[in-house]
Amino acid sequence: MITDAQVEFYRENGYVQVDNLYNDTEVARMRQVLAELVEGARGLETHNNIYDLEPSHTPDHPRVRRIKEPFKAHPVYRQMAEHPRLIECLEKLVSPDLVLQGGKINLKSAGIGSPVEWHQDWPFYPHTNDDLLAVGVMLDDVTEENGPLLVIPGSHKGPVYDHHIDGYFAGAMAPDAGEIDYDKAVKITGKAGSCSFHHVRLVHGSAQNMSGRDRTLLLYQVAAADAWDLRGLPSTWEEHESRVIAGKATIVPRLEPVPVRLPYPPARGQGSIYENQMAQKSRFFEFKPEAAE
Ligand SMILES: O=C(O)CCC(=O)C(=O)O
Repeated sequence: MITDAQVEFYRENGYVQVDNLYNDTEVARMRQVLAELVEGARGLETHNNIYDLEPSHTPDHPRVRRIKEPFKAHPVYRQMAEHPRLIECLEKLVSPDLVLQGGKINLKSAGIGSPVEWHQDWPFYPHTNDDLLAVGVMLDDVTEENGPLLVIPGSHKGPVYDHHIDGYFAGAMAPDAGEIDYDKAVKITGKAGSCSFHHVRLVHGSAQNMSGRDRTLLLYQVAAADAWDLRGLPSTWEEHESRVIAGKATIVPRLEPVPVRLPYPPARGQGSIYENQMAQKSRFFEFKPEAAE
């Protein structure tokens, strides 16, 4: 499924794409469950532990920006995280022993879907080593127009950048800091069912979706089982083990000399990345919260 050349490309560039990893039936099932989940946001006044809502959401017109930890919301997303074709890729890119560290579905709906400012995932959840990545499962066709994931090739080999604003973690890099040449950004596009894999230290972001077509991206955060979260231990061993999607858990963390910055003190408006990034003074991506219907 994934070739040695693709694995080599990932090591060099910090991202890689595998087309048609999920078939049409699998994509249709994930989309159907998502439609049911979105309908569940009807009547909601504000964000909760499952839903992050677009600024233009109202209880009568649900507009979901993100489903948090979808594998807790419906078993199909856990099943798809353990899909043999996905595991085969992850074993080659990360490790034979794999933990599902987190995940989300970013809906980026047509005409409104919020941008995500440039960031690395690493400062959100630094671990004892950096053998972690995020899988982006395209649940819609992703084009240049509907807010594709943008990545800066090779940036996973660079430093861990400052993601703080006024001394608080904000989950975004200052776009005018001159640290990155954003003209080098690559757009990850593909057919529904295709997947991208991006390293936890890769700089990435995405623009608002001003097109007429949705861009739904299911993201799985996957860690080598010997990468332990520096922010704290899981509440129980059983909870930790329940997140193993291949191989086995270990109580022996692998310590690597990786650069680390902790996400403390936490963002003042604690919430999703979208809420945290609102603290940013200058934005890279234009954002019209009340954009066209
Ligand atoms: O949905 C996107 O385009 C960006 C996803 C992302 O980087 C995130 O949610 O952390």
